[in-house]
Amino acid sequence: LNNLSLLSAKQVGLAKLLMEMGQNHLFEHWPEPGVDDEEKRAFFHQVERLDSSYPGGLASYIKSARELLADSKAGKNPYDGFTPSVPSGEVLKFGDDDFIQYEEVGVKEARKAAFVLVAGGLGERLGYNGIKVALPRESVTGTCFLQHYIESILALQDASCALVQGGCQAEIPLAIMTSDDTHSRTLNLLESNSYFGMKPTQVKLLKQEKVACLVDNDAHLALDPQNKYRIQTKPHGHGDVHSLLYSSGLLKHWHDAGLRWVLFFQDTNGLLFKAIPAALGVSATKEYHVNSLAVPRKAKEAIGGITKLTHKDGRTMVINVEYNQLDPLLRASGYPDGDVNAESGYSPFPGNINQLIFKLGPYMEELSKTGGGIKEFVNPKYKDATKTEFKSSTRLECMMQDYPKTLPPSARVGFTVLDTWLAYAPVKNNPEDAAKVPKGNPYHSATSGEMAIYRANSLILRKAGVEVSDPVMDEFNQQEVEVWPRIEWKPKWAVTFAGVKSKVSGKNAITQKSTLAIKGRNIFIEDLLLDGALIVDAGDGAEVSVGGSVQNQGWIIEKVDYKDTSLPEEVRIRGFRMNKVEQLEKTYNETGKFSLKP
Ligand code: UGB
Repeated sequence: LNNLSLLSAKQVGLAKLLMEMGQNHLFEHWPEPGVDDEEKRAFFHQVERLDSSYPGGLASYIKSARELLADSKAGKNPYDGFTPSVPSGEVLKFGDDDFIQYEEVGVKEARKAAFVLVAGGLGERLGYNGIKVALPRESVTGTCFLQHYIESILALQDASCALVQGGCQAEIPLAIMTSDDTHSRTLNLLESNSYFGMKPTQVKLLKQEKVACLVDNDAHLALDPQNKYRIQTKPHGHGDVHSLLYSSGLLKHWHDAGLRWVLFFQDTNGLLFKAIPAALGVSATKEYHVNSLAVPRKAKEAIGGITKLTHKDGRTMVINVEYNQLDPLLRASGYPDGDVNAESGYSPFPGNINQLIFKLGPYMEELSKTGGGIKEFVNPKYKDATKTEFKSSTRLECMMQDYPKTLPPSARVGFTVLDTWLAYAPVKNNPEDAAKVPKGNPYHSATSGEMAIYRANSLILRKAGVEVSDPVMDEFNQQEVEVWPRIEWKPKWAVTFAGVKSKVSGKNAITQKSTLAIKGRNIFIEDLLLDGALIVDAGDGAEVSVGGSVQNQGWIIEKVDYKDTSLPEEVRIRGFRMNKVEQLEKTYNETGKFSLKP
């Protein structure tokens, strides 16, 4: 108590609050004033931060923790009273008429959208030491995830504004949630690359704070084992994004600016933007307050399952059930085999890819009631069956997709299932773990993530009438994958299937050994036979027609071993690199019409 004189009035209030909540152990060991005063002040600065960054403050955190820890000790099932069943939602097939129509609506709506990237997680599972958004998405252009996301948003912005008579000035905002682990490196990546062409004012970084760790069922806060003047903290999960959008005032700002949609996405899904226009079109057409993007899910795949839950009292909700909870829930409710594939070869529950589209008005209204706090959970690892002691400290966690859990039944919550090859290829697993994935389940590795991009682009061009050779099977880092021609285009070339079709005409063919990179906006592929590598770039003022027969030795995929530490990590984790043997490379910077027809 003698130490209170070191603190500000606000900090004294917090000290009293902590004492009232049985947290004396945090400072009862403190020496008299005069010793370690700076450390004591630093401790209370941290307490202030922990208090202000949590909806309802530390008192509310400790109270929730006690409740959740008691439920966990009692073995209470969060899904008690609920029966799962397979929900119905919009199922789209790439290239079908309704897909094309939804894309058209989606592009129109895009100028009324804001994007939110959750990028506070470190790629621990991936075994990559950098921030995941800095990882190259593919090796043909070497573009990193963040650059690709920004270029995709800018391309959508242009395409959307082009639909307004006389054009428009819309600037689609991008918010990026970072954490202490990723913040400075994300900012640095943006600043050293001129924000990849976005206006710096268009991008807002929101840093999430970690939450206090808990040592026991009474929710005593944990002191850092290395520093007795610090509370130990751990990440709270991607669910923080809601309270940050609310408390930063960003949501209100977007609302006041007349925006209609908020689109949330994760750090390393290289395909996602191929699915966004159609999914946004579904949201707008069906007036969904919440639209979760999903793909067919393989049983036991590490993605949540979208499930309809019906409570004994009649309540129903359509919600993500996390992958580790789906199996026990099913076993407990009349599905004795748990999480297994149906006859189709897939789980009957669509897989949540955690791309969420919210209607801004109802979202804002809900957050003004909740402050953005959403349902949390706790996952303590107990020492023994008495469940009285933990193996290590735990903390509360939350997930952004749990937002609908507190919505009233009148809320319009839906989902949209898209082809996996089009929409989902995250980079999450390191080579060793990926190689252990059960056969037939996706690897979710840097290898599969890159190969999925070439496959998607090949399949899209095929659908647009281009004769693209079949893939070959090959193995990298002990993962067997399809290797399609290495085709990649910049988002500004086309953001929709209609956009692709408008740029491709005549009779075109691309052989398996080929690499094609289209980097400019107005590049038209007309009667092209490609058997090798072709890289074409053009400024916005140039209109280039590309055709004829392009033949060269091309770029060869060279295998590398992930254990070879002489190579950069981003190469090792994918298990290959491009050996650029020979290519035709042309850049058109002047304004005018050009023809590239060897
Ligand atoms: N993230 C943060 O920004 N902050 C955090 O504190 C934690 C994470 P993971 P996870 O789509 O494949 C999710 O670790 O949590 C960011 C869904 O819950 O990659 O295992 C992080 O940077 C699951 O239902 O994924 O599983 C990253 O961008 C399923 O949909 C994002 O949050 C699965 O993703 C996700 O973090 C999937």
